[in-house]
Amino acid sequence: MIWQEEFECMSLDKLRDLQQKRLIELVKRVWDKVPFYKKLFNEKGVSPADIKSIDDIVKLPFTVKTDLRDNYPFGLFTCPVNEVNEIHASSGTTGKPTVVAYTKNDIKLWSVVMGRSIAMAGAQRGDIIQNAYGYGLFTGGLGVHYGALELGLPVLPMSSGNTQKQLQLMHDFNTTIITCTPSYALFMAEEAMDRGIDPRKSPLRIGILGAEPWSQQMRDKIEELWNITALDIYGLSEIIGPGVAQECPGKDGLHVFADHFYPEIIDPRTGDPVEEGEDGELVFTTLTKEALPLIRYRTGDITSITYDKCNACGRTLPRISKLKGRTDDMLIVRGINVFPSQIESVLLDIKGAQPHYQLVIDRKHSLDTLEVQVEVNEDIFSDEIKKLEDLQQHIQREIEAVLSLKVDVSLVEPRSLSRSMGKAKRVIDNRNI
Ligand code: DLL
Repeated sequence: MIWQEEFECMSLDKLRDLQQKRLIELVKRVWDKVPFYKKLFNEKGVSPADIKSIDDIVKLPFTVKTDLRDNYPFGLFTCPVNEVNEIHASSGTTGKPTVVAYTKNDIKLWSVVMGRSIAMAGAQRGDIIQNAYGYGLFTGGLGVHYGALELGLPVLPMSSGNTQKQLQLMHDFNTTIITCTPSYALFMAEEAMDRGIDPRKSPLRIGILGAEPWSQQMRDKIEELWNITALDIYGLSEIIGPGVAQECPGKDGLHVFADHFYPEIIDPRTGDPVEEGEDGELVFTTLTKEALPLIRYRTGDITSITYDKCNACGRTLPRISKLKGRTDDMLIVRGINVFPSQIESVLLDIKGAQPHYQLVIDRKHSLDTLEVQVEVNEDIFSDEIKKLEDLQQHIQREIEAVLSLKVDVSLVEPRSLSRSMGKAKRVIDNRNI
């Protein structure tokens, strides 16, 4: 179902006109209301008068996560804190949390874009949504919740965790749509099987999965285990939360709600735009958000973009490819760029290996080492040593071929690596650099 056809299927010319109008207003607004922006624009030598068309956006400065931290907690708001409606915060690994805020209109906008996402994934009247994203300061839980309310679909505010209850209510209430991280979807399937429940027989038909990178192979696995269509949802708190981009059942990229969030792809080293279809860092300008608009915000996420109309659903909204990883979780091991997702793809193609893995990086005698710990399934684990050795070497060869890097593969017992109910943590970097 195309829920807001007028916006989701508008011609690219019309979309540009709308983006242009919104950008010009936005630039004036932040200049007037947020001292940080006036200073930043002045440093770059631009003012609202320079922004006459959407193409002028490249004249504007970028913003980054540290700008939010430096102005902690409310310095980037366009209004006093008592005029906002809701505040979220993400706990970063270092320093202060990143604070984001919503006015009443922003909550409406969030509800609408999330409504579009859920509809795009194929939700229909009669569906029941089991929302297993975390409720709280994380934007996943409430974002999906608002979208369900906007569409008028019943939602179970489960939050993440409590897997036994998730499985029980899924069965008893006949929930048809699950929303959670892909790693939690996988974990729930394992738990079901442990309890003698066949996840394929569950009433679920759609998964709206995101908040972390996941490979095509991981999708295949989740779809097979649950017998569902698993679709990718992307977003980040700074821009709005979930509901920035969503896959349709055509699974050929995520449609960006570009009438509200203007996307650019840049070369992360130079900041220059890259060609359509080329990988680079995703940058967003929030065209309509009130409390905390962001100009040319560097997400750190790596993807490419296409402006071709989607053959599967007919939407004209630009599409980004499945996210590749982040500029900052790209590992550099002995000078070679490594994305955890590359290793995940290899593992999922090998019979016996599980998509549960952890990367441990160390530095021994000034040389980086990369250990890949991989879980194997029960059958393999209780097999003869020779078979285990063969599998270990097979995995090692495959990973080395993909990365062009020497790695050490260790096979570990089923269920020995820690599981996450939210975002999975795949990398342990013991180098002190
Ligand atoms: O993760 C919002 C969200 C909630 C998205 C639920 C989808 C579903 P943050 O906690 O601010 O917000 O984390 C944002 O997570 O910059 C990406 O690096 C990563 N991320 C989010 N969705 C995807 C995805 C939420 N589908 C950061 N694929 C982003 C890959 C994703 N990475």
